[in-house]
Amino acid sequence: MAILLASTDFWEDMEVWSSGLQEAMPEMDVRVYPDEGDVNDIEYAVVWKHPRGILTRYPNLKAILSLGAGVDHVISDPELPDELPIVRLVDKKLTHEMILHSLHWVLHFHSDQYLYRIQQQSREWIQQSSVQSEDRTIGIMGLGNIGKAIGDSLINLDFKVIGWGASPKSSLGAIEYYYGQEQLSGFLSQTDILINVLPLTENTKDILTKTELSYLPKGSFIINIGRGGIINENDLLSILDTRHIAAAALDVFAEEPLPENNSLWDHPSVYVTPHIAGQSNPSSAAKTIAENIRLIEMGESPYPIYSLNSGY
Ligand code: OXD
Repeated sequence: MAILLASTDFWEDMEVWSSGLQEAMPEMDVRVYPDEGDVNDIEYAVVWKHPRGILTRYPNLKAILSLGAGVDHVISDPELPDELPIVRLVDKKLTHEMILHSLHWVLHFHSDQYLYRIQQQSREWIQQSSVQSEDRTIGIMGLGNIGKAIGDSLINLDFKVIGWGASPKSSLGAIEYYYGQEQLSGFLSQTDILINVLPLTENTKDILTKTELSYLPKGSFIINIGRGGIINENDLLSILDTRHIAAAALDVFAEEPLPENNSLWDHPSVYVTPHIAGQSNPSSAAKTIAENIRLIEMGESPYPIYSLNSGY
């Protein structure tokens, strides 16, 4: 039995991943594409932006497992083998990183750090009046494992947290939940700091255009750690120019790496980070992936499986 690791992203250190997986699954032979050996041996493919079309080469493949939380990099392959389970990665270290990244920007905006930086450049000593955290509403789009964990951390810091998702949900504790297109404007109009954690699907692509962005209150902020294609970047740039939105911290973009000539790079109200909000941690993620492979071997369902219906 063999596992194939495949990625086109050079920063994904395949050596580290391969030894992490080998340690978590000594019973398996871990191979790194293109050194696949006999294609008949490959039963599991563990991928991050794998070369398009390669997954149809393995007649005994049982499942495709993502090295990241999202699976858009898998399902965008036009030549995927039919009917194989695609397993997302829910890993507590990755979730923890996303929480820390979100907290960093929420606190940066909440405590006016972005303004103090500008003031310092012109040697201005102006004390902005502080807002209590309970008077600041954080709106989270995408209340899956990661979104809910971010929301809970913010509630612990006394922020008011509301959430939005495509369909009804229960058990969200203190997070007031809105869902569906009809409730999107109501959700956005109460949101002082928007955190997007939505995955990219046919339904979420460009879900935030100029119209939706203008429902956010004047002076609000955006933190995007979901996917770039969800917020229309040209509309975001034009609404930032009007100062209706005070600033945006963007970790994900419609095209990555962000092209050098993209105006987001030098917009004074935009903070760019290179898709680092939740980097998968090889030692903990390899264990999670190994547990899922063992579940499949025992005839049980891995968690969480990508659903074609919901698109994530
Ligand atoms: C992921 C990501 O999907 O880093 O894990 O975007």
